[in-house]
Amino acid sequence: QIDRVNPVPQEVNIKDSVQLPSFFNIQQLNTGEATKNLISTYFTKENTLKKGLSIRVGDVTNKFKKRDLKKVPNRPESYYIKSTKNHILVIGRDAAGAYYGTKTLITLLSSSMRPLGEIIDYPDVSSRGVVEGFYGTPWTFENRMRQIDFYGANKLNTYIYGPKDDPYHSSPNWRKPYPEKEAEKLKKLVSRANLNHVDFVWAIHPGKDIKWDDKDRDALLRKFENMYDLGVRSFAVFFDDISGKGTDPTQQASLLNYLNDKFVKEKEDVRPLIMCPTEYNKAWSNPDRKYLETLGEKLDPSIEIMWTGNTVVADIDEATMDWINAKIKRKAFIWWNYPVSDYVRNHMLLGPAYGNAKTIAKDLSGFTSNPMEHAEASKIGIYGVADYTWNMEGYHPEKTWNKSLKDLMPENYEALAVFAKHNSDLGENGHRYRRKESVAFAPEAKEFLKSIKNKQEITNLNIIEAEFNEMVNASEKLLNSKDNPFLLDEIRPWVRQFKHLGKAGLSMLNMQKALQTKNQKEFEDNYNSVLKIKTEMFELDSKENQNPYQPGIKTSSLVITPMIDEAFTLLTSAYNKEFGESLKIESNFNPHSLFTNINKLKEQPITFKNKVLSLNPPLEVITFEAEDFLGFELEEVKKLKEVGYKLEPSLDALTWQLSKDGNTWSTPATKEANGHIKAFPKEAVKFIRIINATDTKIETRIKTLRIQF
Ligand code: LTM
Repeated sequence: QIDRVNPVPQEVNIKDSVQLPSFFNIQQLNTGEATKNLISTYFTKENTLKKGLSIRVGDVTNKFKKRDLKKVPNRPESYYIKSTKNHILVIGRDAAGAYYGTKTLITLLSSSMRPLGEIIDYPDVSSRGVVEGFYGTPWTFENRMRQIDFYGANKLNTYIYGPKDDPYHSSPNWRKPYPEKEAEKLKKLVSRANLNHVDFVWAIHPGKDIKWDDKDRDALLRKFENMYDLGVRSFAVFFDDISGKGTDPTQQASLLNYLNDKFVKEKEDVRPLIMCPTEYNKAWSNPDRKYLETLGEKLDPSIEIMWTGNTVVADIDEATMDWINAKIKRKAFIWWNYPVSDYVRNHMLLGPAYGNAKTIAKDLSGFTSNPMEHAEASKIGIYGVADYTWNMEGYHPEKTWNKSLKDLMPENYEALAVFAKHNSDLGENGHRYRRKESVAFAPEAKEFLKSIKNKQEITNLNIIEAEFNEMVNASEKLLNSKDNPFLLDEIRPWVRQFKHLGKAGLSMLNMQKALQTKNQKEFEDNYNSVLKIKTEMFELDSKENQNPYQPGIKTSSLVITPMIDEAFTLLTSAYNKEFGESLKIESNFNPHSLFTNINKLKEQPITFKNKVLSLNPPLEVITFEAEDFLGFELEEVKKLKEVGYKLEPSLDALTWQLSKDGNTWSTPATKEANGHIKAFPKEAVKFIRIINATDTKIETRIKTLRIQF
């Protein structure tokens, strides 16, 4: 059972085990409501009796033997468990420690045998958890209740509430109190968090339209008071992804210091403030502006400052921590942008949580993960973060990943593992952040393609076939599983797509076999079957998950999809050549490219679908300095039907330009329709762009940039 404890305890000394008794005699000393509640989930009327095995749960202020008390680490949230033949002790350093010790004990007792020995345990990082800070559909109340229980179960102690698309968190409504119904739900979330020893941190995002005057300062204070009345005792102020006046570090620091003096200190039961700066990653920090240094100097030292790393989406290492800590004169509070998928919404990120250094615990004040809008599916990554932040040295991403799958889907975890190992990478994205995918299969896929290309015997055909069969079988299992309906509801379209892909793979293999045996009918039947499956996949991609950013359902996009596409092309060409046929070789290839001089956008993906070429809109504010441009370079000079862009706030500050050769540009007449600035070029062109033709910089969000052929 010790292997099932998550996070992995720091020190385990178990020598033996004995049969689990039928009855326990549990005595809880003054360790609070949360532990009492936790105890009642395992110790019921049915298994408690005066004569049962004695268990005492308490903290270091209770009466325990000196030699036992000495074993409790002198650090917050730590605990000590001693399990002997005749009794069990759980001693926490504090209420949280007693709670976590009880949690570990209950996991240990969930088996027919009971271990004998000792556990000494404590977390490496003091604030561990999740920042619900993504763009897109915020989690539902039910999602959040389940999340908070999950945090308690995995010893995470922090949930920062900051969904970008909650209007009462951000502009325009941050000044207003929540409507009654919403407020009631938040109140329930706070109580649930208290029962799980989770800090419910309510964050506000006022920077888009804040005025640095007394009126807005009082509005913010009033909002904090409202939230305090709902039970909130931890607060954060986010200044990320804004432009204009709100980005001033002196004003930000002065506002936060004011809140610290007039609210946090006066209330006495409110925990230290957390802030997310505007320059929240190294790539975006402007050394001339001295933004971070200003915060470092002016912000009260008790206020935590969040940091995403060297870039927006980055893994954290020692150099990152050294750089930022020196600037802000405190230990940064990490906002890890994983497994968030708001910039790759057509992907599921279900792989292990890896990449952060194991030596940085001493350098940070907190570590939170920004998840996907799919709450249940995010638990795979969050489970890893729980283990990493508790016991960094002992963290093994793959091992913990396996445990997380068993925890999420105890019955069908093997099927989930097949699906998850092939659905972990993000695909091409503007942040250039990638994850490993299909790790064990990748060399087999490479070998297989090499053999086809070189017309050699394929030696690993059985392995490839077994993998595709496994994909189909695992998908069927998952689609019929009753194991975790919440998870299945989120991943279902991706599982259906994955099943299609497995089947496409099997038909592609049949094409290969038919080519070997020179069976033309068999080849063409399977060729048509691949095309039919591809059409079904296209339909799923065009119907499900139709968000305006990265619509659709992509699966296994790093290894398996490209492998099947390439093999299909190679086999069809070989067949055409050998039999003098002209079967069409389908290709999803986009021959056009992005055309920009803006560094932040150089890797921004574009999509070409149904004769529309569009930019996958970035979520962040983009600065167009004078002469900065963004557009497309077409494969060749082409006639266009329409071009259009939309900015937020709605602006026509950028100018459309067209060119045949990239040297001589013309400016077409434009029309405005629902905030879209459209043009209808009369002449065929190769380059199309929007440009800042003024001499002042323009800061804006790009909602759409598209051309229609
Ligand atoms: O990362 C931060 C501090 N802010 C935003 C997040 O809201 C968003 O979820 C991530 C990922 O797209 N990027 C951000 O810039």
